[in-house]
Amino acid sequence: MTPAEPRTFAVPQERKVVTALPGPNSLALQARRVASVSRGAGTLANIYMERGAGAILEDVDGNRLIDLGCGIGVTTIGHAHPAVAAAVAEQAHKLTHTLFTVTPYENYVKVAEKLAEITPGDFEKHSILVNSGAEAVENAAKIARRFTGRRALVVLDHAFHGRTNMTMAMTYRPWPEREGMGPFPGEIYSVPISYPFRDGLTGEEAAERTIDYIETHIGPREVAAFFAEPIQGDGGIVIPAPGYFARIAEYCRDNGIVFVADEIQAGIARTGAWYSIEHHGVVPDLVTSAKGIAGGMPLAAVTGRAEIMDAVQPGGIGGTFGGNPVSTAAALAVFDLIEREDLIGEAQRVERAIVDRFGGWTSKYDVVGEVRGKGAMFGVELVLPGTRTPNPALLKHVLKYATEHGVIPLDAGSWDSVLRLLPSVVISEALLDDAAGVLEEAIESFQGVGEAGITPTS
Ligand code: PLZ
Repeated sequence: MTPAEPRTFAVPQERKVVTALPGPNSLALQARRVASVSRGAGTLANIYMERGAGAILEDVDGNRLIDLGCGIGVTTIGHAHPAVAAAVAEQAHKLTHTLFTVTPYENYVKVAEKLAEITPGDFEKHSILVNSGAEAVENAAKIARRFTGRRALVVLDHAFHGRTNMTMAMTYRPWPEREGMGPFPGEIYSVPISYPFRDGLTGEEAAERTIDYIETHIGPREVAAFFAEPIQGDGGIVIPAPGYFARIAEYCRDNGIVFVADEIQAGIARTGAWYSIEHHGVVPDLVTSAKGIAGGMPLAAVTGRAEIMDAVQPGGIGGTFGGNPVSTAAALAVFDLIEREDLIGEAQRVERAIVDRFGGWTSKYDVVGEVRGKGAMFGVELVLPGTRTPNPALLKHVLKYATEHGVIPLDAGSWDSVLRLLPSVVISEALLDDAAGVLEEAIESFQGVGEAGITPTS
């Protein structure tokens, strides 16, 4: 059911550029920021935001920008949603903290009940709630190790799992995510993925390659868990070929390996399903959720088979702020909105609009190798003309041009060459059309010949 009345937004849903971008107030803030914030927290564009609604962000100079990134997939339901704001305000006046593992409260239980309902699989499921995606992945690893009594963690090439020491080691790219920040924990193995655009393999062939790697480098009886983003986010919207995950999940089952779907970026309605693993027809043992789950409030979760989740002794997992009353109130508002306003259907609408508007780019531009995605999660693979060689110089240019013209897309990919689109599922066709026009101007205005990144091998 879509809303009975057209949605109204506190900020008009239009792109409006009234100053150079970044504008004077942003530049003034940037000067203060350089003097006070670590440069390690690098930014895509130094445009300082003041407010947001739906798919529009308004900056401190009064410019309105089309947000195609949602702060990397977080504000799926739209910016500063009034229902979330009301739930947060109400809860903040009642109770902000007890620490669930000292004295519990109902919101935490309600979120766990809802997660058991919406995650794939028709069996008893239990959850823990934490603060961030990385914390969820790291807890999933701890739980899987405790359950299996095994040590090895398998991750896929091009994966992003977080920035804590363990999850940094589970993340593919050395630069800029890892360089100089080790040592890293052992027993983490990156294995070849299925990346149809680059390897041309069927799902079954790619799965056999992955399995062979595990057999010859690690040994299946050593493996506690296999971690997979069913649709990779930071890795470049890589969608393994049909059949890949079905075979991997079967292999995991046969070998007592816990199959973990990291749904932190692709989960919670973003891809036109509650969870993106549904597109692969696979039921994972554990699922991690974060980002879009609480409309911008920090919350993450691990949900999965009760016997796995309960393998840890009481007191073995926890944390001060995990599942705090306010973030869980926000999550309950988000779940309610997704159902009441059929935001899963809205994500499917966005998919149709993106395919319609961007799908022809592969024939229109010889620098566009592929446009792929699901729901409101798409990637545009930028290449050197007529090849499959990544074109990071073009991506850099497109991002600069777009942000200077009031559109905020994201970058992605191990070779920094995938233009990533993660708009809100409430974005209108008109805004998508306007944004696509700006991105086309960006591609067409590229003067460089394009520098190849490292030549991909898989
Ligand atoms: N797993 C699949 O996408 C976060 C990172 C932003 P946190 N991806 C965006 C940045 O620059 O650090 C992510 C993800 C997947 C885990 C994580 C980690 O989630 O909430 O950022 O810790």
